[in-house]
This record gives sequence, C-alpha cells and structure tokens, in this order.
Amino acid sequence: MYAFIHYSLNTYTDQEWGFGNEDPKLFNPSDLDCRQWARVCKQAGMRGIIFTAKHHCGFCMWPSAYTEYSVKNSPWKNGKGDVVRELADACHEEGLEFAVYLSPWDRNHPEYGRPAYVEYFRNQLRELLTNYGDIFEVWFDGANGGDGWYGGANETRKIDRTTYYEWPETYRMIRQLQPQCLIWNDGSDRGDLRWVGTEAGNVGETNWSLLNHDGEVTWPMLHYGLEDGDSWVPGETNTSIRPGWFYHETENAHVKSLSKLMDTYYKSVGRNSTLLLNFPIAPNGRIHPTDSLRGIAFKKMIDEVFKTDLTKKAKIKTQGNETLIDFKEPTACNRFLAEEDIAQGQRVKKFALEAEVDDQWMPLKDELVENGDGLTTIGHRRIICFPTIKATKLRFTITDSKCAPMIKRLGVYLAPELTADIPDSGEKKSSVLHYFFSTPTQMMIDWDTEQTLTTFRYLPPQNTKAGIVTHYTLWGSTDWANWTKLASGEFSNIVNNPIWQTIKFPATKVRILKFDADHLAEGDRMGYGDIEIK
Ligand code: FUL
Repeated sequence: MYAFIHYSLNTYTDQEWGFGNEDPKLFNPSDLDCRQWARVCKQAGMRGIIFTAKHHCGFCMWPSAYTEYSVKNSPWKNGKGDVVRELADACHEEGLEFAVYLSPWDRNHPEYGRPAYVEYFRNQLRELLTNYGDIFEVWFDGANGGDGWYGGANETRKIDRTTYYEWPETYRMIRQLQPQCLIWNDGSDRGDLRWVGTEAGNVGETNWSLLNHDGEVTWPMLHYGLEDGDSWVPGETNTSIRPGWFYHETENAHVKSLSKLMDTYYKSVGRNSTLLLNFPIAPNGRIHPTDSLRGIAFKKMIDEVFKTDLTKKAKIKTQGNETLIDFKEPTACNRFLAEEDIAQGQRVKKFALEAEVDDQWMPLKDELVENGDGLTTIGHRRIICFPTIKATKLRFTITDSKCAPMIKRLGVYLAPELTADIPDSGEKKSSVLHYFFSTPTQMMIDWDTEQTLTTFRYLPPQNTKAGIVTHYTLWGSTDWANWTKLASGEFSNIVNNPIWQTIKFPATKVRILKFDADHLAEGDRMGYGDIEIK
C-alpha cells in the first residue's frame, strides 16, 4: 500500500481542479507539518508517499526555477519554503519511499498546447528527479480537460495526448536520471503501471498484470488487464480516503468508514493490485484528525485480520494441482489467501475452493463478486472473502493455468465481523423536492413559499457518463421573472469520480431555483442521481 497526498491551491479555494489563475498568496498554511503526514502514512501501513508536486492548476509546491507560479511567491515561510523538500526529508526520516505526481496538463502556463510547454514540463521533471533523492514513481495524470487560464488567454486548448508530450524522450530522461523509478502514465505511451479505470477503489476480480505494449488500451483492459498481453503492466488502484481528492470541510463527515476501507483493500490488494490511498491535506497544513485516525484504524484492522494463519496448525498435503488443508477439527474461517510466485509470471487462470463442513463438501465463492465465483486468476495476491464457516478441511484446486502453477503461499484466516460503522459517502436520499425539466439541460425546482438557501448539491448519474453535468450555472428567483445568478462553475473530475458535488452561495431568498447544465460529459440530456438543497 502507498499513500497519495493531494495538496495545492485547490485546498484554499475548495476546488477539485484549479483553473490556473488562483492567487499564490492563498498558500499560507499555519501549521504545515510534513513529518505529521509521514508519521500518519507510516502508521496507516503505507510504504511510501506520492505527492502532488503540481496539479492541473500549475501551481508548483517546490520553488521551480522555471516559473513564478509556485510556493516562492506565497506568504508561506516568506517564499523560502519547499514542500517537496520537506516531504522528501520527512519520508526519509520515517523510512518511507517518496514519489511525485506531476500533472502534464497545466492550466496556468501560457505555452500549454505548444512545443515550448513540453520543454518546460521536462525541465520541471528534471528538477524533481535530480534534487530530491530517490523517487520511486512518477505519476502523469491523464486529465486534459481543455479549458484554462493559460497566462490570461482564458481559452480551450486541445492537444493530441498520444503525440504532444513526446513521451519517449521524457521516458529516456527518467530512465537515465532515476533508473529504478516506475512510470505511471494513463492512456498514452505505455508506462510501467496502469490505471484500473476507476477511482472508486476496486480493480476487476480477474486482474491480469499484462497489457500489450502497443495498440489501444480499452476500459476492460484497464480494469481486468489482458490475459495474453505481451508486457508486464500491473494495476495500481487509486482512491481517496474521502469522496474527493482535495480537502473540503463539507466532506469531514464522509471520511470512508473502516468497513469501506476494508472492502477497498480486498478489492485492490486482494485482487493482485497495489493500493494507492489518498490523504488530502487540510488548509492548516496537516492531515485532518478524522482521516489520520481512520487510516491508522485501517492498518490495525488489516493486522488483526491476518494475525493468525490457520494453515499453520493444519496438515497440508499437495498432490498435483490439488492442496488439502486439514484442520482436524471444525475451525472457524472466512478468508482464503493465495499468492503466485510472480517472478515466474502470472499463470493460474481458474481455481476451485471447497470446504468440508459437518462431513459435507461445499463450494466456496468470493462474496464480494457479483457475477460468477471470482475464483479466477491469482497473481501476486488474491484474497477470497466468504461468510464464516466451521470447516474441518479446505480444498484448493487449480483447474486451469497457462503452464505449471507456482504457488508461493496459501493462508486461511478468521476476520472479525465488521458492520458499516460510519455512513459512507453514499448519503441518504434528499427530501421530496418538486422539480421538472424546462429543457433537456435545465432543471427547475420550486417551492410554495420563499426559502433561504445557501447550498445546492448534485449527485451525478452513477453508472453512465451520459448526462453528467461538468459545467453549470445556478439561478434563483422569487417571481419567475427576475433571476439572480447564484453560482456558476465546473464540477472538476466528476467523470472519473462521480461523487456528490456541493455548490455554496451567499444566503439568498428564493422560490424557484434554475440549474443549467452548461456542458455535459456525454449526451444532450441532463442526468442526475440525486439533488439536495439546504
Ligand atoms: C485525476 C485528477 O483529475 C484528479 O484531480 C486526481 O488528481 C486523480 C488522482 O486523478 O485524473
């Protein structure tokens, strides 16, 4: 497991994506403490930290020599600070590895979209790869949203993501400066790791660590890998401990519950993937106490689940592709773990798992998988969750493999029962609102009497991109004739992370609200999962 840390000017503007013209003066944390971040991540079981050195807004968290848009023009430490340096040092002191996220898309830079920017981007990367010790990974976000400030041009710039960044040249530089560094790159020249196609915190139950070196990478390939791919490109499951990537006070009550985090663990680490768990930094410059406590509880729970390997007391007999685990007496268990020796490749395609309970053999399946039994490939680590049974024996049989299977480790455990302790980001449905569509992209909500409102919340459709509102304008009126603009803007990253979006505006008396979709991700009709108004 590795930690992601999202921190930038967005933290101070309450946005998920900055536009590129946010004022560097906003960056003035009262208590920025990278040691606290590193300690929390360490105690949460993370081996290293990947830090947003530059997010899409272009603001640099280190004093880059190539731009003025950085911490050097902020009041923090009178412009003498360097967050990348402080975090690299803190990681070193805590025995954690360190890595950087450098957004290729830069909504601040005047030359974005032209060749000069690519040189700038490479210069920045060189700074990060030469001045901060060992970097274990570089994370090149795939988002290229188009519009931005771009030095005042304030326009939409489209690039061809397959050619514009000249990745082969950049890759050569990375290999030369940091030969051990992994490249994470989404959707263009093949990196060393792949995105798993969602930010929800799960990879496919069948997860091959292979892709083809060339050719298009479709969504199923991201999510499930490619059984016969020619290149080793394991999946890295990235998700946040909160609904969003950046800190928002409104999400303080929605830090993921322990049961949700465990579910994420089984659906990432338990499915042959690494887990990259994000901790946002709060405006004071620290990880919020709720997040740190939850992160630490998460690690404690993982330790608790895997504390006692019940196979240690059992008699184990392997014959051909079948392994019998004989506990000799009824033994309560609910987790099964298998690992392949991946230095020899990922070979197993299908296996069976059976338990002997009360002298009867019964098949087991992964209860976290909706379709099928989930007993497909194994890879580095596969964890199968099933309801607690009292088994005297377990039988693990490899029924199909590419060539002779090489199993490195088997384990059986009894995990404590966990109920949903704290509500997750899936919040309760809104009260009955009276709403209708005046056009396919305009939603109206009206009340019998005037309401004083401050907040409009939008949950996008959950299973389709069609209808997702990416840009909006919100209007209020008391008489249907005169309309006041309450807010307008962008729901950044809503497509990859379709969570509740909150629009706050100064308290206003209205009887009618008008919600305009100025832009939809796909399709021509506004979609929604839920609406909440306060
Ligand atoms: C996405 C970005 O657009 C988000 O803001 C975040 O950084 C996430 C990890 O990747 O593509």
